[in-house]
Amino acid sequence: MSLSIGIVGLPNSGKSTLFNALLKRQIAQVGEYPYTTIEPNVGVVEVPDERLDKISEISGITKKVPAGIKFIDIAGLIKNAHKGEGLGNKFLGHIREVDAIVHIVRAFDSSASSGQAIPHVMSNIDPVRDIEVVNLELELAGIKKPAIYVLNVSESDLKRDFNLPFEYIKISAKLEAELSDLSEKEQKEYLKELGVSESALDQIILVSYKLLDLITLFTIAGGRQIQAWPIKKGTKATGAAEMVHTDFEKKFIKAEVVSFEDFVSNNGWKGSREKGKTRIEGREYIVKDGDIMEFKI
Ligand SMILES: Nc1nc2c(ncn2[C@@H]2O[C@H](COP(=O)(O)OP(=O)(O)OP(=O)(O)O)[C@@H](O)[C@H]2O)c(=O)[nH]1
Ligand SMILES: [Mg+2]
Repeated sequence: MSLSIGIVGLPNSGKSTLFNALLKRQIAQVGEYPYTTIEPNVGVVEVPDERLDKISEISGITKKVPAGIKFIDIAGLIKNAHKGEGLGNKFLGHIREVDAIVHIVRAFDSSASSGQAIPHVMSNIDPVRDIEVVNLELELAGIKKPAIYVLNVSESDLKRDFNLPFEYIKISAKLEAELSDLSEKEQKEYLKELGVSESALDQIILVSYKLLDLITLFTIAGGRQIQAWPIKKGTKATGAAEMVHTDFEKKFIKAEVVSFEDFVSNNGWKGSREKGKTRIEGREYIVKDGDIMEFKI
């Protein structure tokens, strides 16, 4: 899987913190000083999908392999990065290699009064200005990518309305990174107490998935494991087969397909076949989101 999402923003905006929260473990070094990150950190993040659990429940196969997308934690950009300022050329080069951008903007204040002071390279908190600074650098470097904005706020500001002139996902990256030690259930309960109903991390992952133009195909390999595969919209059956196994593209004969909805309402493969809800498709078939496929080779 080669598609990737880059985490981009000013130094000290919380990029590595968000990356760690996404990966649910500490991989990237986080520091209160700018340029903690020089070499990009790379990790594959699991894509949450309740359909995987449903298919597992119906088929009785407990081993589940979720789809993954690659996130890359990139060093911070500063004004005049395109002229090489602050190793800008090197870092812009890393951004060139990704397919879409999660642009993180700092809204958390952290002066010495609230514990450890975390300097802001532009000296004060101003999300709109910060976005413009980074976007201008991207533009001057000729980088155009699908992007989403993530506003990194203090824990106490999670319910605050920031009234910004762009769409964004609000998160407290530090809190989410700290919560990653807890079980998923405990995390949800804790966030609920803070008034956060939907996991911002899940939202970021799902929106990123859309930015990459990915849909999900499921396979139930030999009755052993259920796997969700990320594939580009418009992929043919043979392309999907090749992803499952490199040999499968050549050896492909046909595929048996059932939609997730039919699979559920007919209680699995057997019921779906009996009701005539499974189809045989050929090499040129365009895979749809939620297709459950079995490749015949
Ligand atoms: N209070 C608070 N601090 C945060 C939050 N997110 C990150 N920080 C802190 O901000 C500092 C910078 O975080 P990093 O994740 O290293 O930031 P970065 O964008 O990766 O920084 P560079 O790699 O240096 O560009 C660290 O001290 C973090 O603990 C937040 O939501 N609230
Ligand atoms: Mg970093």
